[in-house]
Amino acid sequence: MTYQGLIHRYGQYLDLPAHTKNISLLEGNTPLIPMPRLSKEFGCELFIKFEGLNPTGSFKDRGMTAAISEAVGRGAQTVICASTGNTAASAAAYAARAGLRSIVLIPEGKVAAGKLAGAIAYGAEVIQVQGSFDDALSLVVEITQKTPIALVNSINPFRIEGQKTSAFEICDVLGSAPDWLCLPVGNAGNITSYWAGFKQYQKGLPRVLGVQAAGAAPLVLGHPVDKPETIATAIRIGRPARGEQALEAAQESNGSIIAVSDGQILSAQRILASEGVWVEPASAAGLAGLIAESAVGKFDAKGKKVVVVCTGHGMKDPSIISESFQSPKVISANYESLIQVVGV
Ligand code: AN7
Repeated sequence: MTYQGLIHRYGQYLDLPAHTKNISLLEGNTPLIPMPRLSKEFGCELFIKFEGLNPTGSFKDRGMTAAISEAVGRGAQTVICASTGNTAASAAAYAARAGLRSIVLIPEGKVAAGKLAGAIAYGAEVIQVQGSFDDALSLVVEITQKTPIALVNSINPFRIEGQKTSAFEICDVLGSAPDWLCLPVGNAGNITSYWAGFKQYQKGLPRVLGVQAAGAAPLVLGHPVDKPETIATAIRIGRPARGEQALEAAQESNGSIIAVSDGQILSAQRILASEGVWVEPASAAGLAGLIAESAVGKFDAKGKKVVVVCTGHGMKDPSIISESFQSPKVISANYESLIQVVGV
């Protein structure tokens, strides 16, 4: 049978109420891409779980199919979220699919172009907040407590249910859980979901390396960050809603949560692109963390299976390219100019 989306594929493992009405864009079923060069470098079997290939270009679609399906089934008319961008685009798309009104709050001027464009294209009412993601999140929590508007941030438990499916897919492809799972951590919904998913699926447990950006690393510092800053705007979050659960996942799995610099993130983004996988900056944090831990001898990957989760597509954040990669050359339209730059 052709693929019919995550609730159809894994619904039996998801704790969703009976009223749930399946709204799907055939999300999930993303590739686990072997990375031969990186594998050789680290002496392990390294795979990228490329979540940028979901319908709206990020992993958020896994949780959103569940959250919107539940909201529709219970009769919600309007959904709302705060977002650094990807949740907004995903909520907008699934709300559009379901015929719901969607409202998204984003930190003013701090959302990558491809995400903002998506949210607008799918018809969300986009509201820019003069503050951080954390400020926007407190506002949507308040409005959903006082009105019938449904909240679709990862505080919503059905988001976590949906996002567990990536752990299931990894186990189904590899035959068991990997030895290591490396992923970026922002609001900490995803690390919470993976850990819950691996525990539930009973195909073994990975050690989990969660990676924050140094300028937005509350879980590494041990306290909230009032003014988070990082080039990886997706994870520019100072008060993660599921911070406790993220720390638990790291601890229970004998893993850790670390911070990497923006420079390390951009370098990891270039390394991934050089092996054919272009991801947005936040999505490169997992690999950046692996490289940083290896360099100080804390990441023993020899002979192990390692999955690095790349949460969003490079096309989400095109502006970063001019800062981090080489700009195209310009030539006059004649053969001499061409052969000169080609240099053969
Ligand atoms: C590409 O869209 O929080 O730790 O509002 O877009 O589950 O928050 C995005 C987060 C990693 C961090 N990679 O995941 C939002 C938002 C990408 C992301 C994360 C995000 P969580």
